[in-house]
Parts: sequence; C-alpha cells; structure tokens
Amino acid sequence: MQEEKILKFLKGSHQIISGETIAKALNISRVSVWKAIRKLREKGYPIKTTKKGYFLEDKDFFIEEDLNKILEKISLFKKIYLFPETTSTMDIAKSYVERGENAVFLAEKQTKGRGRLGRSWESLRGGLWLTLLLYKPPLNLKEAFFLNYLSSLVTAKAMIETFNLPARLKWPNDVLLFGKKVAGVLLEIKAEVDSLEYALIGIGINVNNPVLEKKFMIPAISIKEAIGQEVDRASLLEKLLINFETLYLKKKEILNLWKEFSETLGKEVKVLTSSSTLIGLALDLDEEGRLLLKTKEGEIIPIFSGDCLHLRT
Ligand code: BT5
Repeated sequence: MQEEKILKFLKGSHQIISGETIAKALNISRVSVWKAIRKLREKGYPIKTTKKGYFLEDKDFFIEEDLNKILEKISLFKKIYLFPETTSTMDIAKSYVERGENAVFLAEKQTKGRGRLGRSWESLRGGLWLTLLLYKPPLNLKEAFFLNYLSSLVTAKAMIETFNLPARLKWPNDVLLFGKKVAGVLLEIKAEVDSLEYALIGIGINVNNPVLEKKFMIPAISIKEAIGQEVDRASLLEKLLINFETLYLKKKEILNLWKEFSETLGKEVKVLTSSSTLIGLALDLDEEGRLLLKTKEGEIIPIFSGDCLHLRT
C-alpha cells in the first residue's frame, strides 16, 4: 500500500524530504504522493509540510511492518488492527466480534478511552492502548476473572522483562511503578449460561505519552518518566502478547504469579465496593479470584471487585 510505504519512508528520514524524492524512490507519481500524504494526515499522522517537502514531526508510531513481525511470533491472535486515532479500542473490537476470530486492536490515540464503571481513561499519543478480542474463549462466566489477572500480570511481566522495571500489581487491575499507576486493565464480556461468547480485554499502558491530568484516583506515571527516555513500544507489545499466549488458560500459574508480583497482598487496604467500604489486611486471593480481606475483628471477607487503596504495610 502506498500510504504505508510513504509512512515508512518518512519514519526513517531525519530531514525534510521532497515529494519528488519520495515519488522517485517509490516509483509513483507526485500526485499519488500528495494524495497519500493527505490521507495519512486525515488519519492523524503528524506530517508537516514545508516548501521543501514533508517531515514527520513525531516518529513514535507503529507501522504495519512492526505488527506483522509480532504476528509471526504468536498464534493465539490472527490479526493486529491498527488505528491512528479512535474513540475507544473497546468499541472497535466489539464491532469486529462477528468475524469470529481472536484479534488485537491497537490505537495510537483514543478520544474516549474508558476505565471501569464508565470512568474516563486519558489516552494521548505515545501510550499503548489496546484491546484483545477473544472469541468464545474456553472459560465459563465464573472463570472470566482469570483474564483480568492474566492481563495485568503479563503487562507487568512485559515491563520487567523488556525494560527491567520493578513493575508490581495492585488489586484488582492496576500495574504500578514506584507506587504509581502505569497501566490499567478493563474486562468486558458477553456470556451465555455456561460459556463466554467473547471477552474484550482493554489494556492501557502509559509508555511515552505525557500524563496530563494531575488529579487521578492514584498518582500516575509513564515508562518514559520512570526510565528517563522514550522506549520502543513494539518490543513491549511483543513481550506482552507472547506472555499472554504462553500463560493463557494456565489458571494456577496465573494466580500464583499474580500473587508473587502483588503489591497489595500483605498490606493494610481500604476497599470500596458498590455496597460498602471495607478496611483490613489483604490476605490472599482465593481460587475464585476473590480478594480475602481480614478485618480488625478477625473476620475474613471475600471480595469480588472494588477499588482498592493501599494504606500501609
Ligand atoms: C482502568 O480503569 O484502569 C482500566 C483502563 C483501561 C484502558 C484501556 S486503553 C485501551 C482500552 N480502550 C479503552 O477505552 N480502555 C482500555 P479504572 O481502574 O477504572 O481506572 C480509571 C481511573 O484511572 C480514572 O478514573 C482516572 O482516575 C485514572 N486514569 C485515567 N487515565 C489514566 C492514565 N492514562 N494513567 C493513569 N491513570 C489514569
């Protein structure tokens, strides 16, 4: 595709490049170059035009080639769909369910990214915003929670293995770096009585993006901020998907690893559920994925979901 070729060309060039040079190199007309650039711009790529030609101001975006290389290494997902800008990868993924295959939906930027309970998720360029669509995963409704744990686990593991970062997990769905939220997971499912029709797993990771909002529920951080420089998002995505495939359906291993990387267990926490606020010691996860909270009175309360605040060790 011409657009993809031009994009690759601009990504590899560190100076302004004329339409004529592009046309010659790709053996196409200058009008085709101009039309393709216009389409790319409409899609949201930051291509600057000067008298001398074109220049890509921000080179941190995916091209199909990066994604095809990743696809070669995994078999669980058949395709990775890339969107320069979209409302939410959750919505896009849902509209692809009828195709009946597992796929990954990736956006460079989301205008209506969302978290749990309809909360909004800031998704500027430079982050990793993706949804994994699992079509008829071999799990029942009661087991769907494994996907949540698996996803935050592989996100943390990918950060540890790719960048050697001390990523930790906060119940139920956050990944932390130095106590700040670097990533979150959102699970949406459609279930029949004893099977899942589909699962949509949204994963949002602050990578090279700025985090503008200062008043999040817990302080936020990006990988760039933690490391002090921009990182390669493709390597992180690759590791995440490979780990996901390796651990997929390995229920015991998922729970054990999650506990191992957990920052929550062993801490005094406050959990806000839809009906109450509970304070106690986060003891363990049970086999149904519930957090076991030990109250001051010594009562052990299993909690399915909620928002958790770490109080102290
Ligand atoms: C989550 O929800 O943590 C799940 C986030 C999932 C986002 C991904 S991106 C790809 C896919 N497409 C989507 O539309 N969503 C998924 P929750 O635990 O409810 O946390 C939401 C809260 O985190 C917000 O209310 C803010 O306080 C805070 N927040 C928002 N944007 C953030 C960011 N970029 N980094 C850290 N915290 C953020």
